[in-house]
Amino acid sequence: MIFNEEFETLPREALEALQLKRLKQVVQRVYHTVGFYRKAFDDAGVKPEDIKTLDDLKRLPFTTKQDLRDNYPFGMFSVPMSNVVRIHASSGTTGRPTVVGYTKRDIDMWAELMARCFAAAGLTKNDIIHNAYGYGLFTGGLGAHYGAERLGASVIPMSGGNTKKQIMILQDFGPTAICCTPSYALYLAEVGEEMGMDMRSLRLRVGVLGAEPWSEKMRQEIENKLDIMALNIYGLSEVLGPGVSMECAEGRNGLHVFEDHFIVEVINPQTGEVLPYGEEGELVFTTLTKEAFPLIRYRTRDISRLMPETCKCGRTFVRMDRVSGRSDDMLIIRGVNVFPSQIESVLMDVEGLEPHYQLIVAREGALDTLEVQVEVSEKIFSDEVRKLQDMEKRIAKDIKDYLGVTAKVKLVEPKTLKRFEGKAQRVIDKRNI
Ligand code: DLL
Repeated sequence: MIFNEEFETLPREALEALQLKRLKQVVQRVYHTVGFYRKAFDDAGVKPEDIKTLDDLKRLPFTTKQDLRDNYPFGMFSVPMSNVVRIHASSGTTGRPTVVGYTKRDIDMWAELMARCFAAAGLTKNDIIHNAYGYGLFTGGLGAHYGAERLGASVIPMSGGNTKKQIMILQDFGPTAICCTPSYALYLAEVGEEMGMDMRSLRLRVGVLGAEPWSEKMRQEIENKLDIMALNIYGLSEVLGPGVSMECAEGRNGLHVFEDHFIVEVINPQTGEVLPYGEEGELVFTTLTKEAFPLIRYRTRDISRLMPETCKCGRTFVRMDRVSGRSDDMLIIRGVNVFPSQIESVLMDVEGLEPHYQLIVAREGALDTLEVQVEVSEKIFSDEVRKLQDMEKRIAKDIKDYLGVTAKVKLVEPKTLKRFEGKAQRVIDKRNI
């Protein structure tokens, strides 16, 4: 289903004309209202008037997370605080959070984009949406909440945590859709089973899952365990929150970027060069309509590629491939680049492993070491030690063969690794301690 037929199916030419008009406006506005942009544009020798075509976007400098930190907390806002009606923040792994602000119109636009996401997942006002994204500074909870209301669905504002209660509500209120991280969806399935429930017999039929990278295999696990269709939703606080792009139920292959509100580029993270459609690199977003916190060419660190092929759902917006990882949580193990998601893919292909794993990176002398801890099923864990050791060796060999990195694999008892209510933290890097 398409929530906003007029904009979501705009012919490319009309869409690009709209983007250019909006781009010119936002560039003018940030130049005249945000000291940071005025200086950055002046340093790069570009004036707002130089933006005459969409291609001219390339001439503008990038904005980075560091720039946002340097202007902490409100230095990048483009409107007076009296026009800001909401503040969110993203907790980075290090240092201060990144602070973002919204005007009334921004909140309105965000609600519409989230409503578009739910509609793309096949949801309507007749659905009951169980929202287990965290409410608070995190954008997931309130972002999804306003979108569900805009759609007209009934929203259950669960937030994260309190897993047993969540399961009771899933059973008693009979929601038809759930919003949470993919890792939490799996955890809910696991706890439900422990409580003796048949999690496949719930009324749930759709999952709108995101906020962390996940693999196709993990999608299958979730769909199997909960008997739902699991769809991928992407976003980041700086650019909006959830609702920057969304998979559609018809295509289920790549996430449509809401291009009437954002321009997306993919760049080579080393050189900054803009890459053609299809090539993998770092996603860069420019917001076209945000008022309080517009962003020009924001480097996300997320790795993906753009897929321009038309989609059977009828949307004309370009799709981005599932994010395979972040250029900054890319692990470099003895010179080999690996993303946790690639290791996840190898693990998920092995019969008898559970989708719970942890990567521990350390340094022995001058050498990096990688230990992969992964849970096995009850049945396998009760096998002889010899068999477990053989299996560990086999997985280590697969990792070496597919990814070229040497890892020590440790099979651990079911349910011993940490579980997460929000974003899973798969990597423990002991090298900097
Ligand atoms: O995670 C917003 C969000 C909430 C998205 C709920 C989807 C659902 P931040 O906390 O600022 O915002 O984290 C943004 O999370 O740069 C990606 O690295 C990662 N991320 C978000 N969605 C996905 C996804 C929210 N579907 C960062 N696949 C982003 C992979 C994702 N990574």
